[in-house]
Amino acid sequence: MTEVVHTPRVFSGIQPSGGLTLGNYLGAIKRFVSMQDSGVETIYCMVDMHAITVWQDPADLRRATRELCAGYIAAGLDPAKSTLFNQSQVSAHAELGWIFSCVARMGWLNRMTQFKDKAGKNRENASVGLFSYPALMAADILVYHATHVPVGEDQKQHIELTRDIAAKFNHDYGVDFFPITEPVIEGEATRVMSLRDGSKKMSKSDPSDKSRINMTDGADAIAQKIRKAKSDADGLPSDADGLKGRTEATNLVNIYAALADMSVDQVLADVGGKQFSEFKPMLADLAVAKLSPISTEMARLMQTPDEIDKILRSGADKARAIADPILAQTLDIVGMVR
Ligand code: AQP
Repeated sequence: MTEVVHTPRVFSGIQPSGGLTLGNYLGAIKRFVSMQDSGVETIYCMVDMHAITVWQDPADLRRATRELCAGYIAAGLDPAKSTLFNQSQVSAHAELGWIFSCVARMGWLNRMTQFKDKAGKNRENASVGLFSYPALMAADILVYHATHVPVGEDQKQHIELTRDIAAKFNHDYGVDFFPITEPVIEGEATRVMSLRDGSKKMSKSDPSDKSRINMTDGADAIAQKIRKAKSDADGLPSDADGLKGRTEATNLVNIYAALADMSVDQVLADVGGKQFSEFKPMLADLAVAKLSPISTEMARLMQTPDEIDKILRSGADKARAIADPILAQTLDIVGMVR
């Protein structure tokens, strides 16, 4: 079989399951912007169908979807350059998601750590969608034949599953149709941790607001959360080796490096020897300087929700133009009469 070479195309998405966090920004959105600006075709989604795998109040979901779109644009995504839309407006995601849930194996999904984390002890009560989420995520990516997916570290396992689904589909049907997608996990903060517990990922849905920096937080809230962030009693080391085993210290230095577009070693060359009482105000000033323009622009965009809805509708039209023919070819391969 001759191998098909797929044109580079980037897809990624974020759930409107709450407000954006600094983790989403550094782990995902900042990368989305740099990939857009590198000139490759970019498609970025607000994955509202993933959000409802756990309960979402409808009014909150609508608002969070628009706010996420505002966050994308405020952080530098341009609807004229990137396709921006919400998942539920492009039904090909759900249709291919069903086909992939027939390709993925129970054993594969049983190994997904995100399901275990999110379902917790009460698995019997988790939605079926929360379990089968990675099959839909594979469809989100592969319905565009996307070759690269910028994500945070926590999504690596789901991208590996996407690769497994593509490979099994191609093998089972004897085709070379779906690309084997590459995850793009880059930067100094691919896994931003909770400010209150260095062993937990910073997350939109953490019950403690103090655990995260929200992209809508004002300067005072950001400064206060960083001042109260967990650190340790030692000073900052002058190289990365000195951070070994110090999860909270590592997290704060990583955040500084990612916000400043510096490497961890460059940061430590500047701040090595300082105490956290000196470093935290530096980090707070940097965070406010980088995040305030984004939150101000988000608030401005949120004043005209109709404009946001227009952007989403036109993005969905562009997305459908790519996804529908790929879905149609998939249905032909599978043997569905059309
Ligand atoms: N703490 C993080 N550090 C780095 N990257 C992160 N991402 C999320 N948290 C961090 C990246 O953001 C993208 C979107 O994630 P998502 O909204 O689809 O789901 P998630 O990973 O489950 O994010 P949250 O914030 O933890 O949401 P909830 O609380 O609703 O589950 C992904 O690329 C992710 O890697």
